[in-house]
Amino acid sequence: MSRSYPPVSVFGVPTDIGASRRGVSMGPEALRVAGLVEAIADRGIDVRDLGDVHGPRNPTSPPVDGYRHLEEVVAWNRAVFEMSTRELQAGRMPILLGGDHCLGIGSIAAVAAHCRATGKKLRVLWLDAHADFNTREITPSGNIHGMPVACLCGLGPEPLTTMAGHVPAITPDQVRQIGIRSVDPGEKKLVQEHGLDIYDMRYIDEVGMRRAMEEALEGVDADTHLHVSFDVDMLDPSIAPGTGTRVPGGINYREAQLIMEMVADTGCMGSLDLVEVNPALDKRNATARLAVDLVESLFGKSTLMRD
Ligand code: 4U7
Ligand code: MN
Ligand code: MN
Ligand code: MN
Repeated sequence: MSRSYPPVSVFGVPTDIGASRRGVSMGPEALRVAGLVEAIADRGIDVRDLGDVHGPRNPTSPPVDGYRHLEEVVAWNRAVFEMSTRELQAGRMPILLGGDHCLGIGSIAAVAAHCRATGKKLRVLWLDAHADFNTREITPSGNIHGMPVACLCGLGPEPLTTMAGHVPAITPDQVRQIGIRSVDPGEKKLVQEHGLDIYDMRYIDEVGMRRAMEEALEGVDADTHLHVSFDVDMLDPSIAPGTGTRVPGGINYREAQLIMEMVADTGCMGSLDLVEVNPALDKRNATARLAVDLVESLFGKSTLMRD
């Protein structure tokens, strides 16, 4: 199978503003040190590293009205929105190196606005241990990295729900979540009310990753922009220790490879977030190196002789 990919723009977003545990601000450099840009270039793809976007420092303050660091989260996401929008408009594929998962708000808002302008369909593949569908009323932590999917679906503070220029930026039927195994009690109710399509670990155990992915990708065609939002805590902590919100019983190496290979097979990936890598908790950069390995598969490097 030979595929062609659009040119790629990688940018770092060095902040841990949406989390309470510090350290994912070092994620972009860890991913670069692990060879992310070279790995993409080695696939024969035109790739540019645009460096990092900038934003406010982390004040490490407690939540106010249910949100920790809302003002700073908005500032970082505006910077992400601008960078992603610019690259999409230039016909390039933005790859966001996080940073925590609150940054998915700016990144996916940009993709949603771009799809609306170009008439493309949008499918969001949310790879995560968590549903990230909390709101200020139900959040156990106040951490906004637990809220991005809700914000994108119109539930959240005004500056975060309106970023795409239309509210909601996306609807739940555009989202498929894979690897989920930690959903808070209030969040569970909300997810059910909004009909989110969740392929949780129980489902993956029972039907297998191949079928889960076939279902999650159903309807994806040449007119679809596929956005992959990859929170490395989807992976089992035994292979990906370098992240702050580890949950046992995660996706194993082969399952993760299959996810990426099946995404590559669609030829539709238009943008990617790589988030929640925390070098302060990692073992010799293993999590960043694994993420790079998986990105190679996202760009068509198969473990078999198919590429
Ligand atoms: B991540 C949590 F309570 N649900 O809201 C919360 F368990 O982006 C965790 O998926 C959120 O890593 C994890 O704080 C956010 C918690
Ligand atoms: Mn997440
Ligand atoms: Mn997570
Ligand atoms: Mn996390």
